[in-house]
Amino acid sequence: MQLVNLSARKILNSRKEETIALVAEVKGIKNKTIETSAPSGKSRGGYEVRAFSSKGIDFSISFLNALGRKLVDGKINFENFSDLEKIENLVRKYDQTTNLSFVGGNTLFILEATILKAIAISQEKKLWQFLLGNKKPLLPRPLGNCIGGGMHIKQEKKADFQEFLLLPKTRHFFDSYFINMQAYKEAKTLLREKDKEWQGTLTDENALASTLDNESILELLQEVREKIKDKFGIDIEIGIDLASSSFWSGKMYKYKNYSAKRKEKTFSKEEQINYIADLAKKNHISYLEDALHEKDFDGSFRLRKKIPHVLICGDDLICTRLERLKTAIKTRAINTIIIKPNQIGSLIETKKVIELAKKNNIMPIISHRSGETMDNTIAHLAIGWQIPIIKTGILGKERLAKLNELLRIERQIGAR
Ligand code: 2PG
Ligand code: MG
Repeated sequence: MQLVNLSARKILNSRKEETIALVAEVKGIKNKTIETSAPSGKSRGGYEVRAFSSKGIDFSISFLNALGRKLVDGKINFENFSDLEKIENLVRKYDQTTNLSFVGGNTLFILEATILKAIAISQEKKLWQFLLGNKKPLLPRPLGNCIGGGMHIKQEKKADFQEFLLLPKTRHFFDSYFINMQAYKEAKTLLREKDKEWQGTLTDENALASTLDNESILELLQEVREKIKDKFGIDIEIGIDLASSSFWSGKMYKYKNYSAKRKEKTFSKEEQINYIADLAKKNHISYLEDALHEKDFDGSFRLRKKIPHVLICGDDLICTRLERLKTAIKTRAINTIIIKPNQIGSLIETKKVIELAKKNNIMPIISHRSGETMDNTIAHLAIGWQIPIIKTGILGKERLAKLNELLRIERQIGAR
């Protein structure tokens, strides 16, 4: 496969921040353009690479356009996944920093994703088919953000935890998608009743931005769960992304909306572990993401030991970095890992992280970012790389762009 055009332009993401869309055309294939655009995080992990060049987003765009001309004029050939090495070698000539500060992680991510899509098209395949080869396609389970707080909403009174998540226990993707939407509706109705201060605001990911404290939200979700079970006979697992680095002071966890009776509360590491373990037991929680701050492998391990049946997931803790995953394996800190390709930029490293995680019985979950675009690359990566869960929102056109693509694939492969 050879490219005949590769050009970048600026667009706005769901938070109205500037980001980049990259468009490609493939030699011999007329009237088909391929496009990838980059998402952006708000509660970004400290170990993530830089999103765009330290010289600004315009520099990243100029870099992509210049590199695009080089690839087109040089008639560089791409046929396999490993041909992405050619791109990484080229980019590394200009950027030897460990956090990709010269070009930006998003720049590398959209470049590699676009090239993979172009190879797939040249072989008359979809991206997921190209990545999956002859293996059996399986749809991921959708982990949906229903109620949120933390850094994803500006309002004064909000939950300390960033996301309260739903994971329906169903066999088919469509059923889970449907159940998440029904549960969201139930949660909205219950919030209107119980959260008198809630003005109907939503978080960056279109979750309900309740003003209630963490425990009251978890109680409300138990009610949602029972209602859904009664109506549809389907159980929902409940999860939380605490994003706890956002309320870790460097010494203590500082809650501003701890309980209905008591707003402020400060916890040491020890107290946080005990509190979260009790909360999980009391509320039948199946999934906890970043329950301890992003440097605390040991705390995560100790929490895991207390509640071994719960998925203990590292997002900011790992930042899709191979080195940090190796540390997590040594310290037995997690049994689940969030995969966000733009945390690291390189799809080669992303794939290695997924493979190493699976080899060590750590379940990968591919995830959107809070600032999203209409791009659906992660839906394809989920199937192509056999990732069992995808984390997105439940509503909003940018979240639905991923979910609806999975529905299309589910129909296409006849899984439904
Ligand atoms: C997270 C993500 C996505 P952000 O913490 O898991 O939900 O948030 O993209 O802001 O880092
Ligand atoms: Mg997270």
